[in-house]
Amino acid sequence: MTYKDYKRPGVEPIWCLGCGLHVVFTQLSNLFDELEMEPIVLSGIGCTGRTAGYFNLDTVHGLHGRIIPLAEGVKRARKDKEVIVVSGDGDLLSIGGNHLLHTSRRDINMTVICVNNSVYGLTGGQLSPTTPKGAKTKTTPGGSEIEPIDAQKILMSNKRYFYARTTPVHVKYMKEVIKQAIEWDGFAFVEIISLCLETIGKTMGLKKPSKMYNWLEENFRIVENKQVLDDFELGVVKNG
Ligand SMILES: Cc1ncc(C[n+]2csc(CCOP(=O)(O)OP(=O)(O)O)c2C)c(N)n1
Repeated sequence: MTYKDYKRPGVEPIWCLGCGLHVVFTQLSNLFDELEMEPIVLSGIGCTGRTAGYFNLDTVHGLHGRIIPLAEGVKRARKDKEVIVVSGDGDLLSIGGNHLLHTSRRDINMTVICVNNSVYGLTGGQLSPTTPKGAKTKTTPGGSEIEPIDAQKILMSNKRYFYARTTPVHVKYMKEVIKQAIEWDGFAFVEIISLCLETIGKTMGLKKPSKMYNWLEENFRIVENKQVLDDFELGVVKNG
């Protein structure tokens, strides 16, 4: 078996050329292969929500915002299996935010990977909870006037937590922190910052994939042993 065997045969990802989701999918396949694991993968809706369906594994595609409770149900029924959610910032932090609060508080043993592209990508680039203040989106043509959510702080409202932040350009690091999240005995959340090239990427002048990856590389840096990550810092914060 190789990492390629984790892709469902005959179903090709339709993500845009150069989208970070391709990197996330490949690195997850690599990691599953390395760890010789066959997890149950679940996704909600949106571009990121297509991820589960591309795996040749037991997968679930859920309704908008409801993937975390579905994953909790799956975990309760199949304690022998690793449960991994891959979904977008809109799905997990907007309509699904309530479930994130409570499932993380119950510390259910699962890994949630949030691909944060800073907008609602699939529907054309509307404001999402993680859109940076000032950013122009389809629904904020004059620039967003509100501060984005910091998912890290949601996790930190619990006594026990695991939160990691990475990008698709920090490829090795991404794999390393997802591995740590899978090995964490409890609820683990990994945020992968990867701008939507076709929407907010365009308005930020980063439409070409190479520009977006250069921007991620130039602006984000990996830090160690920090209790709270500042904006543009990548790392792991955990307690418990
Ligand atoms: C109940 C409901 N409301 C609205 C939608 C429309 N919808 C489809 S994808 C999406 C946004 C997804 O954004 P995000 O989770 O950030 O994923 P991305 O496409 O950016 O990866 C919305 C609002 C829906 N599918 N279901």
